[in-house]
Amino acid sequence: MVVKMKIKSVKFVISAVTKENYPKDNLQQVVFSGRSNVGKSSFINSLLNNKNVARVSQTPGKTRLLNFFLINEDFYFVDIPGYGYANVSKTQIEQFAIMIEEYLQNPAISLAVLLLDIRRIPNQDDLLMYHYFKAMNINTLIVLTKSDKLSNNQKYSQVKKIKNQLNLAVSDQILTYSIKTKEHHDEVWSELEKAVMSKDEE
Ligand SMILES: Nc1nc2c(ncn2[C@@H]2O[C@H](COP(=O)(O)OP(=O)(O)OP(=O)(O)O)[C@@H](O)[C@H]2O)c(=O)[nH]1
Ligand SMILES: [Mg+2]
Repeated sequence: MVVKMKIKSVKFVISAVTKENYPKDNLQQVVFSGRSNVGKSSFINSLLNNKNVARVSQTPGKTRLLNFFLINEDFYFVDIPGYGYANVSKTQIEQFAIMIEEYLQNPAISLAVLLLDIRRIPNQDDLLMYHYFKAMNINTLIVLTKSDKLSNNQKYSQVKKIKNQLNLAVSDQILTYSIKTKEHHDEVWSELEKAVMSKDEE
């Protein structure tokens, strides 16, 4: 079933570091994660048809924080910092890990969206992120970005390789995406909506 999600409102709520800063309303949260330059801002914009989200997330100082956006007054998108930058100090990596580990214990998270570049085999950082989600029992939707860069044959073969490398759990979905063709736009929304709805009913 494909559900057409209507975006009525998008509000930037807060940039958080520790749990004291998270919103306290218990609304469901969908977390977006991926390597730097994977296309995370483009993807979130494409889902929301809203430029403001990416602008906030790229404001200097906010890019290293957890950014909470309230969608339709009903659930949150949480944009977490991109990983895998070159020239990042050990201290910064440790701070990132502490922040993410604390955040992923938040019971309001109903789905993690992990973005991977369809042209690349997931590396150690990607695997670590995926394993964080699995260790915390968080359902994950894998989105393979920039799919317009490959032919259909290449896409098929990359999806297979990426699935193998991740050792994808049966409960986890994988979808290709492109901001140019918007392929699977409705399917992505269907997964997000299913996640925030099913948790509401528990
Ligand atoms: N062809 C193509 N290019 C894309 C697509 N998605 C993103 N890009 C390009 O990839 C580059 C990085 O995109 P961003 O959305 O800024 O990536 P990001 O993950 O938010 O990057 P950082 O916030 O800097 O870590 C930009 O030049 C985008 O235009 C896509 O689906 N197709
Ligand atoms: Mg970005």
